[in-house]
Amino acid sequence: MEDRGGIFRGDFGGRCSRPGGLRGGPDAPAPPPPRLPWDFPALLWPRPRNWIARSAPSAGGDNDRAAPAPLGPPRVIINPRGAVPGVGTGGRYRGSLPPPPRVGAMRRTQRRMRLLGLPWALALLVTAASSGPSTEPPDPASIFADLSPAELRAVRAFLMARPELGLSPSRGGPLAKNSLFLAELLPPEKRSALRFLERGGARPRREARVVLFFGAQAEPNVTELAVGPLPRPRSYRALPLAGGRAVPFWARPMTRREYELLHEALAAALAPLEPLLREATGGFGFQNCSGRCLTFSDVAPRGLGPGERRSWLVIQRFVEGFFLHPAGLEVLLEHRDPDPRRWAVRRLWYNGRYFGSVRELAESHARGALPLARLPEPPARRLFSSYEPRGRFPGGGRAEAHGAKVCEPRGRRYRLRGNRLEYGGWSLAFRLRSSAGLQLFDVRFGGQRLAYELSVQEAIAFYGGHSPAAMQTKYMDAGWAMGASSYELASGVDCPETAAFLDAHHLLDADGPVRFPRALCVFELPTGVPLRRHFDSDFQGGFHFYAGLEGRALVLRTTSTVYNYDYIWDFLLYPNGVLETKVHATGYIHATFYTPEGRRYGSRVHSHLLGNVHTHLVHYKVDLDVAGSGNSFETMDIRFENISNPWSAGARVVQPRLHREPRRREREAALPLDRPVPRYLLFSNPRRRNRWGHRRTLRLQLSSHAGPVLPRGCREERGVTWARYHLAVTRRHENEPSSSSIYSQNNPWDPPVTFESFIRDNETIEDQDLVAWVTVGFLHVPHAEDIPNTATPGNAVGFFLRPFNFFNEDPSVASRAPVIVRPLDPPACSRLQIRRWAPASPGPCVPPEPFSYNGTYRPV
Ligand SMILES: [Cu+2]
Repeated sequence: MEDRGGIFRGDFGGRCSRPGGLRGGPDAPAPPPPRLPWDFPALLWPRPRNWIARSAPSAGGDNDRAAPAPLGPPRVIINPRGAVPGVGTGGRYRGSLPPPPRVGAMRRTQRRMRLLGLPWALALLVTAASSGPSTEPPDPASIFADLSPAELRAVRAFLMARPELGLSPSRGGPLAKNSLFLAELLPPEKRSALRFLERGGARPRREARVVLFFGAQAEPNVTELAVGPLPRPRSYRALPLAGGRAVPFWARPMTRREYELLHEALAAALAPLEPLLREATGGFGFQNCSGRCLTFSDVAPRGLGPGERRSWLVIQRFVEGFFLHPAGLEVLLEHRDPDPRRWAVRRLWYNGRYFGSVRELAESHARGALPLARLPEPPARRLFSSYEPRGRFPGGGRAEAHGAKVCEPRGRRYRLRGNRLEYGGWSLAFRLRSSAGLQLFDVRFGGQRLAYELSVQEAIAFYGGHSPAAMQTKYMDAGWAMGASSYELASGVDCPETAAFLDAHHLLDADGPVRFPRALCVFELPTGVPLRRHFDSDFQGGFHFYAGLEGRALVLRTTSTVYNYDYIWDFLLYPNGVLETKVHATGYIHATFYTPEGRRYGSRVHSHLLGNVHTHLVHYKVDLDVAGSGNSFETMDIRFENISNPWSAGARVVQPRLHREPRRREREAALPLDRPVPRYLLFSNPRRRNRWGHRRTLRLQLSSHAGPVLPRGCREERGVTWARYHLAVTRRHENEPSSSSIYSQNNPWDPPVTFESFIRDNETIEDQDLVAWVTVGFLHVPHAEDIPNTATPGNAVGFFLRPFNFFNEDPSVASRAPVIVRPLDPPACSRLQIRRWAPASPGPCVPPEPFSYNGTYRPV
């Protein structure tokens, strides 16, 4: 059995001993062979669905009992040019961290790349192709709207026409090319946005943020630009990343093209294992595999230190729910060199044993020395990884009838105009970033801004396991295009039938905008519990009055399907000025091949399947503006006091009293994840008070079971330093827009954005423009009931923003929904007065349309 260095085993005492033998820097020697395991494939960018044929079993209707037969062959063309990736030299760039691009370093394309190589600074005007008047959308919220397909096309066309950039199409071709990876809105600066929103200032210049891969450079790198003004861009400028450093090319997110090449390389390299694989998996293979194909999931990070790009790939049988069908083989594939001919398999793991080469494993099998893990034949029906019903509920019941439904008897009570949403006293603007997902702006209640921005920053899941892929998995999902994985929502399942659905458009790893139909939904929801109620008993069998206010919330929802997992992202608006944010986790667990040793890291959930322990953490940014932008932060909890009883001499009173702690500097306001968090987290405006003399305040209330993912300072933990804190409060800076980046996943050791640096200078935060950075999450020990999918009940975390002495009373008193019942003849209570301000009968509701679904997302 492999020695994995003992570093992450039980001798780990909670602190991260520096892994001396492991790769620590650019010039560190290659790790000794036995220590290999550190990557793990998982998933993602072009999720396998993108490049595996849509030749899945025919869908049929709701009642189709078609068997979950093995899925069709991957549509990837294997090895079209006869390359033999498995024998490449590999490692050409190993150990050398590409320096940031400099003007002088780019010989060959000096002129073309001069602008990009400059220190991130000056705006660089390029020629204006054309310019002219544009008709701006009328709603002020549109300054936060995502780029339209036309704008995305304009940005791409402008950049493709810049000869100095030398851009090639994203699809096809070599990896060593210059290409546009991502284009999305670059939100305006807060100052100019507020000047526009509040003081009638000029509409902020509309710009795009673009990510360019410069793979054809002497020093390949990733560069971010601002491009504008939209809708007719005519200039660009470099967008600074932290420290002014360039992102090295090896740290770039994966692309569809790299996955295609990876699949080709893998299939070619594993050809000698075809007999083993077919024997062990019931006839599944990579070669000529119609109907019985193998596929893979990749994990990340892709190495043990900076400069590496080698991924552990979990080989799986390609049946419905293939994430739950590992074949027992994991492969470490080196793919750092842009030339796939230099890629190579560096290591393999099969059924608990490590092998140094494909040949070694194949020969072991040929000699009959290899204990095979023979997988059972996938059943033609009722595959355990499928959603097809099987079995019966004990006790029966009306299983076939539709359950309770949401209805809107009088139509929608919210207003959706473009990207502005209004409901009750609420108003906000929203967008769906391709990188990290939902982002709200200008969140107001009763006309007063509570937050300038509220957005998802990152979602991570760090795993433990016995196989190399499991122990290497530390997913950082912003690096897997979490925000652009917003696939179609099903009416009546993902959102109520009454919901309004909105499309999203992403230009990410594609040669034009792609429309994601029905990516978001908005609906009003009965919460099923009254917002408030009271029965006022007369304690004589009657009552003085009954009053109740039904519970309602407006929900803005989207989902991210990041390969196997599905996140459901919600923002909820309540009529009493409370805002809730919540994420549910569902979808397939990231599972690995079962070995007896694996039980230390999770549950056996099927014959050859281990559900691996992992921690989910999600990071949010809340740019609070509590009754204005100048805010202060304090925590409050109780302390017990033991005092003389003032009304009984000699007796004592033990009771709680308020314990308030003003947090005046950033470090005082960073609340560590490994300690209990004070229960009241209060953001107030020190100069504005409610009628009762209290500072107008918002309370942040966490619904979370978050715990540390790794000991502080330990290797990949450096890529997620935001995860050290339940909450950190910083002074807002325009150059600290996000706590994470799409580059952290493939370079967690030295990422371009390090949240810890936001608070290192320990600025004062009294009466300042503040940002609350909130971490929520939970520990997930998978169990048998995670099959076929993790279920949402119990797997939701988030937080509330609640008014706390912000108003003079509960603002939901303005609601016209209460019911009040008063007896007219107390105490007999035989005649009642029923007061309400809405029609007596709600009226009919659920629309009659049958279920429909499309499921495609296509260029537009
Ligand atoms: Cu989980």
